Amino acid sequence: MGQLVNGVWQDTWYDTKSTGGKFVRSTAGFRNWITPDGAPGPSGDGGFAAESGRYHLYVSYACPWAHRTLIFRAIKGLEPHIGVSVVHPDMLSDGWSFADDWPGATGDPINGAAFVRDLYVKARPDVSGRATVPVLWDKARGTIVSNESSEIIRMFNSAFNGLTGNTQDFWPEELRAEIEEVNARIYDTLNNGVYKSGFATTQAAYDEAVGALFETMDWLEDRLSRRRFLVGNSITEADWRLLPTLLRFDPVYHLHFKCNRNRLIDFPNLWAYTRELYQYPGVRGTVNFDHIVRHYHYSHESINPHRIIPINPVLDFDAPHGRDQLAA
Ligand SMILES: N[C@@H](CCC(=O)N[C@@H](CS)C(=O)NCC(=O)O)C(=O)O
Repeated sequence: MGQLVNGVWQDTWYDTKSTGGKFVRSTAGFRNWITPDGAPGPSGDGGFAAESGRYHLYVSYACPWAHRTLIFRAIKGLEPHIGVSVVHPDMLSDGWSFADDWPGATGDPINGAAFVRDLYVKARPDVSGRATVPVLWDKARGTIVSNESSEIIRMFNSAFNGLTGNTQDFWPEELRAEIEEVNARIYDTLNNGVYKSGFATTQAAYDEAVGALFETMDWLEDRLSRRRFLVGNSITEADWRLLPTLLRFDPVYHLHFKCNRNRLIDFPNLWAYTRELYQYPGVRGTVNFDHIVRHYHYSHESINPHRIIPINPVLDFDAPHGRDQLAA
């Protein structure tokens, strides 16, 4: 694993020395938006109009941020319009690779890249920063539209509605303020909190992260005992952003990232809620536990130096969730 500095790859693990043992996630560098007519979005340049077959999504099945974009691609009917390439689950000194010698890893038929970093250099030869997934690629202009999952899912939520006819809105105007509030807490303490816990290199940094993480799990358990979904009375973006973290909780975060005060299955409401979202049409096909379990345990040498893949519990995500009884 490493990062690009002026277009050149440097193999370095995360620097936690300058931050008192804390893992600090860097911000994404490509922030353009696809819009129905190519008008500029909230940031970046215009010229990225919604067109069938023009865009391509590069993901890892293991990565929770990439997972959100796969979920939106599925539930918004975008699979016929936006292609996908899947990296190999092992992320080693060259970063994410397009080796295809693993079931489900596709290689890169679009750009013929060997590594995800090659896409970044192709898009911007002097690029600096981490070569992360997801990457939303524009085949017409040969560049990266966006590498920020929270913005890619908002494009997918509405930009292609004219093409797909799917007008379901997971980011409804009247709920935006509350969704943002819930997202902020879940992002900081849970989506990113598991990483802050797992990548901490001091006891204090770990204690702070894992404490906040389980406070949020308790808060969610209570909230979901009274309501079916996080905000409003139907599924919103806030639910879809939470799901990838919950799916990975018991197989990965509990052991590998030391998030072990409780398991997900110890929270009855949160566990049933996870099953309901997993069973939503189209979602199951975006989940690949083989890549998830392999990636984390094999790639993070500083956490698991012998690269032993644990046996793990078998969880029945298809068990009835019973949440239809609950007032929405
Ligand atoms: N802000 C990004 C974060 C994406 C991200 O951190 N992806 C991880 C995989 S889970 C990655 O590619 N890491 C490689 C690295 O940090 O070098 C987003 O949400 O899209």
